Amino acid sequence: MGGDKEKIDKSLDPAVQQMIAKAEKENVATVWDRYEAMTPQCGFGDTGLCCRHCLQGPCRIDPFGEGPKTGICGATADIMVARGLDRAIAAGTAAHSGHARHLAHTMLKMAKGEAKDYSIKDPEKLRAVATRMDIPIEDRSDNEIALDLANAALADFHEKETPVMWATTVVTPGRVKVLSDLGLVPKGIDFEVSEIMHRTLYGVDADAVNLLLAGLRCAVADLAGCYMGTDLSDILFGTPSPVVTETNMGTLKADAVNIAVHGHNPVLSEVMVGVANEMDEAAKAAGASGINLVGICCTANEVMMRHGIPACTHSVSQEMAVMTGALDAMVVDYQCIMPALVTVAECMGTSIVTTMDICKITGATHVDFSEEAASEKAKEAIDIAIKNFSRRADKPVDIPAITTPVVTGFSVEAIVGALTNVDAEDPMKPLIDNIKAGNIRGVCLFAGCNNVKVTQDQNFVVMAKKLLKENVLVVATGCGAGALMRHGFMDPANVDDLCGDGLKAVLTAIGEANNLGGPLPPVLHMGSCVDNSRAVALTVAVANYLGVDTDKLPVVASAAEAVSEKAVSIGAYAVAAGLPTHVGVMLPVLGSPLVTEVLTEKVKDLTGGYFIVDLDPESAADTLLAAIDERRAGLGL
Ligand code: NFS
Ligand code: SF4
Repeated sequence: MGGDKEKIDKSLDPAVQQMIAKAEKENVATVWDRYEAMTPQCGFGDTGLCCRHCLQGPCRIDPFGEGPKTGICGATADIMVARGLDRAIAAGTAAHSGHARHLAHTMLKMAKGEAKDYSIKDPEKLRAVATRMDIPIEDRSDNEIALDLANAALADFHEKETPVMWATTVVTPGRVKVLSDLGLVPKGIDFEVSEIMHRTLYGVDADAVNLLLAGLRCAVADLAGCYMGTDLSDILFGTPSPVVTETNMGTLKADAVNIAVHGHNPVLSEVMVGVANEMDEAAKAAGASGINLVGICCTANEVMMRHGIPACTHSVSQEMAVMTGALDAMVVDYQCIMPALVTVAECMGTSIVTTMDICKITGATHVDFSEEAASEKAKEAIDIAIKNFSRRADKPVDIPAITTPVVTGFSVEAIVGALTNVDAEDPMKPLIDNIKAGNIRGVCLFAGCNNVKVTQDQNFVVMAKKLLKENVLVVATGCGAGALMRHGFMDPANVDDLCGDGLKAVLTAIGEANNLGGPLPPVLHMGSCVDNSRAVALTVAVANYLGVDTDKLPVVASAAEAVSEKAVSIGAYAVAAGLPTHVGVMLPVLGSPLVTEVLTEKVKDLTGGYFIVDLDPESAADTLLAAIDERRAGLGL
């Protein structure tokens, strides 16, 4: 299996190919089948030229033909496209910051003694973040500081006298000025989301540029939400440090109770990790070898970064994990969870367990998770899996025998820690020196999802290969990290094959200084999608060291196979931060030449960043390299 052209067109991952073949044989519809049934997709929607923002609609504008040039209210193509993009940014912002707000509530409950399953795992980071937020730390207990920090986090959501602290304190001083001058400093995270909903309402903002600027401000609020999510997670669950593990479906075990945690927020998955350990005996009593916990999507990134829990699969192939028939339960929280899972799970005898009030799925079993009863609820979910195991115990399973080694856990703290072993006095110096010397030509962040419109992983793999050979330091988050890890990019053994000589030397020197017995992996895994904040933090640290703003650095980003509106909002904040930002699928903006021009060119004069939309990974990599070189030249390198 795996040689079939059609399956290769769907996914580059041989494990996924095997499961697609199984699904075909067993007549189980997958995301690829549903995509095919959906094509050709609507050209109006594809170009952003349909509007349902009022009950006179739907309206659509024909970009080519003789049809109407405006909606019924007179909204032009420019207005429709800009409004649509803004709403996507607002949705992404709401999701990331909803995740962060959830963590703030968890921290608040913990500090008040109402959530006994949680504690402060990284008091040092608690103090560092509190200091950044102007919260006193001298002679105060962890709990006192955490209480203030949780309240400061919640305060960032609404409009108040000070702007969003998690935005203004995490970028360079120069960037604060740029954003202030452009009116792009968010007043409150929820405020910005709400304002986007207001101004995109029927008959409000009808100026495309004004709309796009508001979208950028909302995107800066998204950065704040992501950054807050990472900060609070690290404080509550520990800041990641390097750990060795593995990925892909071969990490499922036929004789174990297999449980996948899927979704995003470590509020749930962290407790699952702890309780799963405690319930190993119960699993053995049911005839299993134990409990085998794996992750899917960003939750996989969270528990992999902190505990080395293997990642099963990511994004577009989530159904394929169920297709193995080996999953006893998939326990989900929210975001990126395909409703179709329930249908596939029914065929395969897997229990889909939802846990969050905002994310129930018809046909799934709901366990009402709360921080107050976290371990009890986790136990309930794991019990469901153990019971399921007893039922499926003699049924055959199809686990693709494919695993790939992964070295993960590269938080900024871990990277600085590793650099400290190279230069204890001045840890950033070796990194900067190597950038100056050209051993590191630039940095590229790969982020975002796998999109059914792209052969799974192909854009990531093609682009990362090219950039690594050109000595670009590659960091990755989200399902982009998932793609790269499943193809060996986080296995230090592949440094020789994948990296250019300069980069190879740097990765080896850092590895040796840290007694790793080899180099760092070719691609550094920085975590989940909210952890794009870590990439921002690294970029800001480099910029501050050099005394320049982030838009001057040879740093670029790519969401090569983006899906979610969250990827749109992240892309927009990367642009607001001054980065050339590639998107490898079509954004629904082509219906407006004006909006397209603003996003890909004009915005450069404002923030220094801009979008590059290119569906061809080869030329996209070339464009990113050119952007890196342009910036090197600008720095006189
Ligand atoms: Ni990011 Fe994570 Fe994956 Fe895409 Fe979804 S899991 S938050 S949106 S699909 S990368
Ligand atoms: Fe049509 Fe205007 Fe209503 Fe949109 S807001 S549906 S363009 S009338």
